[in-house]
Amino acid sequence: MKLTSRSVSLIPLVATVSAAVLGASLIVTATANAATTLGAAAAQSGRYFGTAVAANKLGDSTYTGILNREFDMVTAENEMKMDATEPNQNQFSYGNADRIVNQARNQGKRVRGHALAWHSQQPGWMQNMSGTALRNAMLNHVTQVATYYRGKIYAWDVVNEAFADGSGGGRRDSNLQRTGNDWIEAAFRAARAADPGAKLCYNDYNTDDWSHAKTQAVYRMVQDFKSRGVPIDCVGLQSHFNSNSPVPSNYQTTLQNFANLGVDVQITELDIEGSGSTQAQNYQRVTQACLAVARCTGITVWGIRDTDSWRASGTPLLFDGSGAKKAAYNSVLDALNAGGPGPTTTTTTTTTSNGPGPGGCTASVSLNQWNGGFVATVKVTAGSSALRGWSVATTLSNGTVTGSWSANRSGTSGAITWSNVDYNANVPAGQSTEFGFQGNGSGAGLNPACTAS
Ligand code: G2I
Repeated sequence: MKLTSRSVSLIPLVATVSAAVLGASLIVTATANAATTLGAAAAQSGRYFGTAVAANKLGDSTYTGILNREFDMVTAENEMKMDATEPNQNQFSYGNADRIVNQARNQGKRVRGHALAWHSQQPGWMQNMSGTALRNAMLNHVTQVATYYRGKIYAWDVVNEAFADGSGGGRRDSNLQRTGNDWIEAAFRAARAADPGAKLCYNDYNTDDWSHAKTQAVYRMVQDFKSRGVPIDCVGLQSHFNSNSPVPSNYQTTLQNFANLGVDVQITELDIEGSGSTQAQNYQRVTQACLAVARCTGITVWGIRDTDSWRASGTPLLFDGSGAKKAAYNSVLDALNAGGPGPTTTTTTTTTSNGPGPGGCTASVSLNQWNGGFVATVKVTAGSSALRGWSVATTLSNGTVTGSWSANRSGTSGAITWSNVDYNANVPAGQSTEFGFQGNGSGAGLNPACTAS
């Protein structure tokens, strides 16, 4: 097994924090063995590694076994789209989406929501609508679905594929586009109002090559949104690659340029047709490009086994039809374990024992810091008694929170108190839950202190 200086093993260190050192704080710079799953390997640099999931495959034990073992982020492949969630106007249907969301969350995984507004996979009733009626129906859909899943979604693809292919660099014609050019920002504002805790992403394909007109057009929209305060937190690059659409040589430049606008970048639907070492090298390049960009926060592949893919004949995924790891899997895992010149990660553990029962709780923070910004992931671990609720005090002396997930917060700088949201209040004895936040400036010296309630 390979050793990396970037691997941080938290569990044994938390175990060394005994009752005798309550209130103590320690900075960890440990090395440990390389991670053996995609999710754990990505987590070493504060990133996630996800997959698209189909609800009708959750009963397949090979499929679910790989899902549970390897991935820590999940996207519903079709089940959260407009036709699935609102088959009749104002009648919402969440059965299959809930199956995916609940399976993921029961396994401690996060969920990317896909997608609130899109010209494709609209329900029949919407396809023939236009004008104000369509605009209102779209906004109602965004509001209802984002509200239903409030607090459960790490990031929403608020709008999907709204730009045209080709050299024109403009919007795609669609019934939604014909309601007015401001339909995208209207959707983002509705999504923010409905779920203020979710990151809001614009997601598209053929936006990987920096020189393409479509990439430039999306870039200009994000730049415009940032300059006018339209709520947008991330850009998703679907990254469906094959011989007609290879991984561009300037892919990392594209990721970096979007990130420089002040948004996270996520690789949201990765698949690369091919086989053997060529495919493995392409996957390695994509992974390394993300690792090299501090605000590239995670990678999602568009399916688990080749046979699960929408492009199955191109064998574009990391596992073969029998569920065996392919060369591409190993190249991704190795790249993730090798890390990149991205953020530096430090882990601080502070323990306090407070609240009812002898158990108390422990909070530790894993900090990805880069020049000008950071992502902090805080782990709350129950002591010898189960938690029914918790709060964590942090100090942010030289930074400002710009976004957070899976916790309520009292402010954005200085002394901040974080508390559980409804779904992560209960933590069994000895087990953990996580919340996180990102910010500008420095995240050093957070010194998390946990109080059980
Ligand atoms: O087309 C690949 C992806 C491009 N970006 C947006 C993604 O949402 C999109 O995903 C694909 C799914 O992987 C397919 O599974 O979206 C397709 C539809 O646009 C999905 O295909 C549909 C089939 O067209 C339907 O006939 C089928 O009923 O999948 C449905 C459910 O299996």
